[in-house]
Amino acid sequence: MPMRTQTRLLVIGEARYRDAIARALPWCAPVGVDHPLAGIWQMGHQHFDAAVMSLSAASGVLRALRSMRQLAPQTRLVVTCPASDEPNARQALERGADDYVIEPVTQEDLERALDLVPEPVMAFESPAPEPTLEEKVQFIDVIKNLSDGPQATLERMASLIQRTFEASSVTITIDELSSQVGLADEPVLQEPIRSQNATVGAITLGRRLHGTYSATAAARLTDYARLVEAVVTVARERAHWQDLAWTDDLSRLRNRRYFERRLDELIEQCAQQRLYLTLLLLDIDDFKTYNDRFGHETGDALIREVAFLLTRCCREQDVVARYGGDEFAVLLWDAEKPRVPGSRHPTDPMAFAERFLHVVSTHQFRCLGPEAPGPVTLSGGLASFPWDGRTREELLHAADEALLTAKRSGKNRIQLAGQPTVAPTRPETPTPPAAA
Ligand code: GH3
Ligand code: MG
Repeated sequence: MPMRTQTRLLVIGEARYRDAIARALPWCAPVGVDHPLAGIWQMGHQHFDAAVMSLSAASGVLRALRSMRQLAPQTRLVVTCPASDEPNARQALERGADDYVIEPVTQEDLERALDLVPEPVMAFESPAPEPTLEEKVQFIDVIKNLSDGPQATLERMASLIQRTFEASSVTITIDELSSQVGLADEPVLQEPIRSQNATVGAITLGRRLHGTYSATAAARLTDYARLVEAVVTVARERAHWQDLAWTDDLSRLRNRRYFERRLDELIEQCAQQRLYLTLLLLDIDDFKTYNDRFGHETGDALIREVAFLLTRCCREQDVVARYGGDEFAVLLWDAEKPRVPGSRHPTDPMAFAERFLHVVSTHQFRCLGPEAPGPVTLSGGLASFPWDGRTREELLHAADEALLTAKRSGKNRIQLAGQPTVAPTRPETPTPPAAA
């Protein structure tokens, strides 16, 4: 790997091309010839560290490459070409070229392709260069969006690294997470990710899109490995605290704050994609009497058991929350079936709600034991978007009104918003437990 001022360079191409190379490498006094055959002749008569030739500036370069390689196995052969001619440049690699550079050539690309050591020589280590403004802007974007979670953070870091290193692909693994951008090819550069002296993952770069990686790239990648570890750790911590802030301590369901946020998001999504969305509010009938008869702790356990049954009955995509006290809220939505013009209230949520009331009323509650005074029942109010409301407030109000109607008309039933009172889910009205 020669130092740049000592490099013996041969440039093959017409005068304008030779001038362009001389301008890109101002410290160099290359030998110039205008035809590949003249280049072969020169290489047979004197030693060159490297030769640069344009695929378009001189014909016959591809054919000449094999002879040059045989004649001077140690000489670094670099071809240049416009971006549109890149497939030919790849052929040149097969015929003996070491690298190619896209025209118009720059000093940085040429020096990298020629594998030259800049002066003064860094004998011990190559410090990473200062980040560019673009890198800083992209990194700020990563920091601003840490709340999207560790996986999204990792994906943003992979894109940032791909752009910075101009890599064909970047794969990052860290503990159980992994992210890949670009089509994975042969790994060219790899850097372990460490945390507290243990290796927890790696950053792997595919080939550099234009030319080869510079001598400082490895040092830069070490910095990025530290950054990835740091930002993923912070994103994980944030996700943990966020999860706690959105979880109800008693039932381990999502809490009201989370529910209302998701309701806003789903209203927007369902409006855009014309999807079904139904809000179900449920309230345990005569819950106070369980507290009074069995004590507050048993009341807590009853809430937990109802929450467990509710989660078990819902699909993964449904949003289930403890809305407060003995009240639960569920968002049922259909990710696939768009509403069609003139469609009516969906019937599935009503069937689901009634099925759930049946599950609870036939369940043997462990917390109540053999002294259970009778079936535990709930009442519910159902409101569907967009028929009963187009905003969070309107939908919650409609479902709440329906719940009130269900309570007033005998409990243990589901009431559809804006509909006449329906018959009870169970024919007989359950006897609430008598207060102690
Ligand atoms: P209704 O059929 O009309 O709903 O009657 P209810 O007795 O269930 O009355 P309501 O829903 O208005 O009362 C809920 C009660 O739940 C009031 C409160 O004392 C009790 N409660 C609220 N939060 C908790 C809790 O976290 N644990 C326990 N054990 N009780 C709670
Ligand atoms: Mg109640």
